Amino acid sequence: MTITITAFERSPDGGQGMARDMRVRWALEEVGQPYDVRLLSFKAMKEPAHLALHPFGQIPTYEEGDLALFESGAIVFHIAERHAGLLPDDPNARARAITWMFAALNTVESPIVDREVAEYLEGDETWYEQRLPFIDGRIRKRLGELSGRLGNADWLDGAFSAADLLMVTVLRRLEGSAILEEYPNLSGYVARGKARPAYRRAFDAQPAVFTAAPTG
Ligand code: GTB
Repeated sequence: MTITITAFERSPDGGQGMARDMRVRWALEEVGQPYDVRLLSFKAMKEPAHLALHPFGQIPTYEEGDLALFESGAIVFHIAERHAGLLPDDPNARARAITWMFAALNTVESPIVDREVAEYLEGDETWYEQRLPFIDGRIRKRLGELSGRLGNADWLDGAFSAADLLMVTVLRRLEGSAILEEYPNLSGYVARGKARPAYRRAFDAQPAVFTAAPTG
């Protein structure tokens, strides 16, 4: 059955793979599933046809036969459950990997998203410069804890899993801030993830690099 995902028609990041379709593409590449991509304008994302798939009018979505999913974490989890290669077979190791998937999205991504939102929406406000150190402090706390746990390991818990896939895409969102480089083992971890052939294929499969600002 054909898998179709949605992505930005014109990505604000200029093709750097920062939007959340990238984690879905990467998961599909890891498990060797071909997929189609439906590109959406910002206007189309808010129209009834897309809202029927995604209640919040966002990307990514995932369609396969009569199944339609939204939320990148749920989509990656679905892919990992249906196909070998992204979750361990051992039940306890599998439960730990799923725990790390939640940790990536709930605990580590949250302060990183706060930083992005502050930059985009409050960057011109008088309080922004004062607020940023507090947000960065919360990020550093999480990164310090994560760095301590990862130590010298290649991946979070044994072999590469969907947890690493999500965590790497979350940490990538700090690229350009210089914060990640304060934690060499985390920088190395992200580099290892990005060096995986499936990551490269997913990145390269993104549509043409968009340089223009989003329209409509
Ligand atoms: N929790 C949802 C999930 O994980 O799927 C969040 C989905 C989400 O935030 N989607 C964003 C979206 O559709 C795209 S990824 N935004 C449009 C809207 O809400 O109207 C967030 C994103 C967008 C762009 C960049 N970038 O250009 O760097 C990075 C991240």
